Amino acid sequence: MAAPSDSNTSNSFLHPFFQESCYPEELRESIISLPREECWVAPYIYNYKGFWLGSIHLYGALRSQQQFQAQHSDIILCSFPKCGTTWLKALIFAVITRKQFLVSQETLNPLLTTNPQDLIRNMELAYARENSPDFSVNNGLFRVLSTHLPLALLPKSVGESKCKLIYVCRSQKDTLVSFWHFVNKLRGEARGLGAIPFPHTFDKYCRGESMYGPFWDHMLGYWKESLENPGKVLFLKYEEIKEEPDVQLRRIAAFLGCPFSEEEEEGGVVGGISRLCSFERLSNLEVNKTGKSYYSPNNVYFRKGEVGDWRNHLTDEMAIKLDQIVEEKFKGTGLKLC
Ligand code: PAP
Repeated sequence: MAAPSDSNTSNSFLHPFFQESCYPEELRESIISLPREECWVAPYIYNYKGFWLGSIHLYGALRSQQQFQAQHSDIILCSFPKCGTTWLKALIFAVITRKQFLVSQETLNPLLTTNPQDLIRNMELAYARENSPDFSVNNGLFRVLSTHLPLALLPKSVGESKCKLIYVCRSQKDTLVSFWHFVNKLRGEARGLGAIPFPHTFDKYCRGESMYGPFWDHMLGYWKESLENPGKVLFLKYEEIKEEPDVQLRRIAAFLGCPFSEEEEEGGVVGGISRLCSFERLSNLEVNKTGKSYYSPNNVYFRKGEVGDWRNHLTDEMAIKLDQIVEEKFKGTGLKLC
């Protein structure tokens, strides 16, 4: 399967492959025959092996499964959308490149001039666009990529190699609110479309019919793997990073086999990375305020960065319903959302 070429793309924030008429010939029949639901930024999301994927994500997932060859030293950041991907990209980048970009010389750090989403690329979107995407970071010193794919849909080589996965999850009430704002921003900026009413988004989310959903199966897949194979999957929570960024940074560094040395601890490297990657610092950078990446303006990845914003959007009834879903789905698994 060839990726849609760049000549097939437009200046729009949304890839034309979101349109059914642009599906590649070899996939059109198989995609169109899948169960589908309306999507807010694309014509449809499709149910593929139990998960809801937009056409471009599905296409990229199938190509990733065919072509991606994991290497033992790969680092893969996995997440359900809006759970803290951008933040974790920044943290991982800063941790692994800290010997090249000393926090004491912060001004040289690429995080100040490049959106974290561009420093660490999303696998399925990269494969949807390119035949042989490059996931090297910092001139090939590392290979790091991200994915929103559930564990069950990852390329086989990921499980066969010794590559490491870092998963981040977040309270579903805040994730839903973040997702709703994100979708409406994309609809408005890219397509001039009106906002989706929140109750409509809520209902579909609760049914699991949102991008990469259902969220419960997504989270449980990685959660179970992290319990069975803790050297392979590190399971993080957005709220815990927010509360104690330094503690979680030490976990990340140790998991990746590059723990902070005593000298680094004494030199304030951990706190330096936390500050560099903080919402306040990153969201106020020019590149993240006015820059654009291939798929969207960079500022769509920075909204409030807070815990508990759901209180401004969910009614008591909605909050109870979502809590009940989480409780029921996660019962007996040991996984608790904040
Ligand atoms: P993605 O799944 O599309 O890649 P992702 O980065 O996971 O997006 O989610 C964006 C959320 O992370 C936004 O949350 P909010 O809508 O509730 O505000 C965004 O503000 C938040 N975010 C981005 N960067 C940071 C950061 N450095 N610290 C804390 N939160 C952040």
